[in-house]
Amino acid sequence: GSSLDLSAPAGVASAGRIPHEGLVMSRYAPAETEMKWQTAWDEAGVFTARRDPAKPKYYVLEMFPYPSGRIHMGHVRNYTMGDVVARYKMSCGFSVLHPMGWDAFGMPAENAAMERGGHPKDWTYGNIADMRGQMKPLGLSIDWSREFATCDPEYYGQQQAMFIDMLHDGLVYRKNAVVNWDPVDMTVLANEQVIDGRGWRSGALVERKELTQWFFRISDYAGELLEALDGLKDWPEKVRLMQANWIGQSRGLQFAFSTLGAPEGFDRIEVYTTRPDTLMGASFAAISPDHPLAKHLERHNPEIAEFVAECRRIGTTEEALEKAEKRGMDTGIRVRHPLDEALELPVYIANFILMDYGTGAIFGCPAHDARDFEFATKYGLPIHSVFRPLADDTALADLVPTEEYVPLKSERVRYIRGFAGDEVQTGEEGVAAAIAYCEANGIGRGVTNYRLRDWGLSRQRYWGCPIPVVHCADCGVVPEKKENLPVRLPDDVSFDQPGNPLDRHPTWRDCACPSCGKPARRETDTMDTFVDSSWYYARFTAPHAATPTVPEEADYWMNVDQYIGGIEHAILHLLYSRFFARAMHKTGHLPATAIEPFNALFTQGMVTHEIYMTRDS
Ligand code: HQ5
Ligand code: ZN
Repeated sequence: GSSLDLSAPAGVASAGRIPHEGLVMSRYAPAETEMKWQTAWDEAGVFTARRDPAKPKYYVLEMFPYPSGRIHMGHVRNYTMGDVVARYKMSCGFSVLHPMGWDAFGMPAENAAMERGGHPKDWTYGNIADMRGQMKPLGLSIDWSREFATCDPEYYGQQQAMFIDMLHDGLVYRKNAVVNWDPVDMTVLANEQVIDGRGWRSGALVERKELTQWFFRISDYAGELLEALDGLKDWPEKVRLMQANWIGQSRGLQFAFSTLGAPEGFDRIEVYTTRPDTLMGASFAAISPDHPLAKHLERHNPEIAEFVAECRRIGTTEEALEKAEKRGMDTGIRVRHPLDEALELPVYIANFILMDYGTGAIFGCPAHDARDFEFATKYGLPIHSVFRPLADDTALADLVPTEEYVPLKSERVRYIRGFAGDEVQTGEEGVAAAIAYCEANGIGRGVTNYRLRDWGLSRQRYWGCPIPVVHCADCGVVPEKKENLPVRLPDDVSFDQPGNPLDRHPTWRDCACPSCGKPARRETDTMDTFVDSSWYYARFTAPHAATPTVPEEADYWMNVDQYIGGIEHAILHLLYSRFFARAMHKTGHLPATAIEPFNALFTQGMVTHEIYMTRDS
């Protein structure tokens, strides 16, 4: 599975050199020996990858470094593993590709500019020179002729070309989204950059703000990305499981509550639930502060407006919502229980409900959900059990649907005979029975849902790949013409004020509309740096080409046979790359055989601590 495969290709005998007996090496003098051999290797170009259709190929890749300043021992460890594999495969007769480059865009370069002055570009290329200088003497078997940095306009220009192709094919789109906003640094923060509700840099309380942002349609591929995990036999089981959990497939019921006393246009509230088996235990309904109904109410009711504003002051992370005290406000609106017209439930606006999960509305079942229990206790709402767990020590509130339970034959479950009775059933059976019952009675329908959200790629930062679109008063959002790529970052920017330097540049934004030619404005957002690292492995197959990839090269070299890198990228980078390879295939930049770009993965762990040993151990 996850161990390195060091087998020879079929029909290729390994060279099998045996050290000369009796040969005694004099003391190893690295300065001399390394210099001698590294120069010889360089001159002979022994590590230059050559496409040779007569030979089997082998592509070994390690996760390319951020040019953060100096090489870390962890890098050396990571790149030595790739070196061993590459040399071994070379000795076995493979034509080997073993490249290296730099993941060069991102906040650290801007932070350095803000803290120490200077320009992100100088800082980055200076670090690259230093780190290359530290790496080369290691004598790694790298084809340095393929080196590039993602901040090279030749690289990010090709990325912009692909962005335009993906826009054309509907793989990327714009929408309003609620983001974490740092009011001091005046930027959007990723969830990981919000620590205890504050911006990691400024320490300011993070707010929720609605902005128009670009998104990749990764959620359209959720099912496929999940299913294809099964085929990744040479990936660690742990990474596949982490990705599966992240994608988070669930089976549930979608139904609508009909409302009583709601404003016009809000006759129904759509709900998605993974626990339809607990529907008869409902004692309240609740909507997200970002739900259209909440937004409508806030415009007409100052008390609600104040509460909703307070809710927005918590970030958007699941973690922040999890930690925050559960709070709600009764809207005065009521809904009818879908299984019993006579039952009415109050509708709350609740701070723990995310608008972009499910439908942004829930029913609360305090007896069988810990969070709903906390909420109901606080607001004095009734608690109705609809089943009893088999194990007596299981707290009702903690019961998860995979456990076995006995549905209660109470008054409240008389409507749902399909799944109420004395027989023991698993949660899964209960859910399936509830969906079947609701479908048969026209109450709702079974829906497969995913936790995976579309990938927001807009960053209000300077040091990233400019999003190659133009805003025209007449034509709207228009992609830049390909012949005008790359849309280059301007060099003359300042970092003495918070916010995005591209926004306050005197002229950079001004351009002609690619469609009508009238004066227009460039988009000033740049791309998440994970976009850069989602296709660099493909670019290494034709690193200097005038198109993102070249068919013969990609056909020959892809896929990466062995990928080696840190477990910290188990989810985001590795999932984004799997999506991006599919998107590149759809837009004609990779063959169908390359949609799973990494045949084998080895996660080597990460060096995180200095280690001390006692003298006599
Ligand atoms: C390690 C350390 C430091 C690093 N540029 C991204 C990156 O992680 C990779 C992209 C593909 C998204 C390992 C780390 C990773 C490699 C490069 N490393 N111990 N860059 N202290 O410079 O093991 O796990 O941080 O595989 O070096 O790391 S990086
Ligand atoms: Zn126009």
